[in-house]
Amino acid sequence: MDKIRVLVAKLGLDIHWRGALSVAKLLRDAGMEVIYVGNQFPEAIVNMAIQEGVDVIGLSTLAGNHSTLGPKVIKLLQEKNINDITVVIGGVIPPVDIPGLKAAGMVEVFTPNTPIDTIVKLIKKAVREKKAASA
Ligand code: B12
Repeated sequence: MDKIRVLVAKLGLDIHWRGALSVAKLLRDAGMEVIYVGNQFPEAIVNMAIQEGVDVIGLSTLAGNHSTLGPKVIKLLQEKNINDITVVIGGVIPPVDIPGLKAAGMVEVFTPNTPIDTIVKLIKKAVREKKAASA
């Protein structure tokens, strides 16, 4: 398989950048191509993901905007008929909100202390499955 390309964005105005940056570096160390775009809103995230031809959008938020801005990214992709980009989200996300995010189409939700091996494994699996489904 070609190198997995991942766009990592801080969702909206969330100021907490440590997790996103460390995950970006760890995914790169795991052999993925990572494009870190800092703080962005859904429209810009989707446009950049299309321009960069990524396999994965990795959203990061610790600011409580996961259930509003997160699903918007998926909705914009759907409106553009883009089915081959996997969207995952990480950060401080209350367990009660996880089923709603998954129902909206978020493939994985990574909360603090998720081991990096698990993140890498689940992203690879999600990309494989998405490619197979949209082939
Ligand atoms: C440091 C910190 C700050 C610093 C941030 C410094 C900086 N620029 O990064 C400062 C003091 C500025 C700050 C400000 C605020 N903070 Co603060 N902060 C924290 C704290 C203590 C640690 C966050 C951190 O750096 N963690 C370390 C990193 C490595 O972990 P992480 O980001 O969670 O990332 C891991 C996973 O979540 C996951 N992950 C994260 N992103 C992604 C993305 C992808 C693609 C993947 C795969 C995985 C992934 O993998 C990472 C590695 O394991 C947390 C408490 C906590 N326990 O989380 C509160 C916390 C996040 N803050 C909180 C709040 C409320 C705020 C403020 C709103 C406070 C205020 N009233 O002003 C503001 C934010 C304003 C804004 N616009 O965003 C709340 C959030 C509550 C919520 N989301 O429900 C927390 C949880 C504190 C609390 N218990 O209430 N904060």
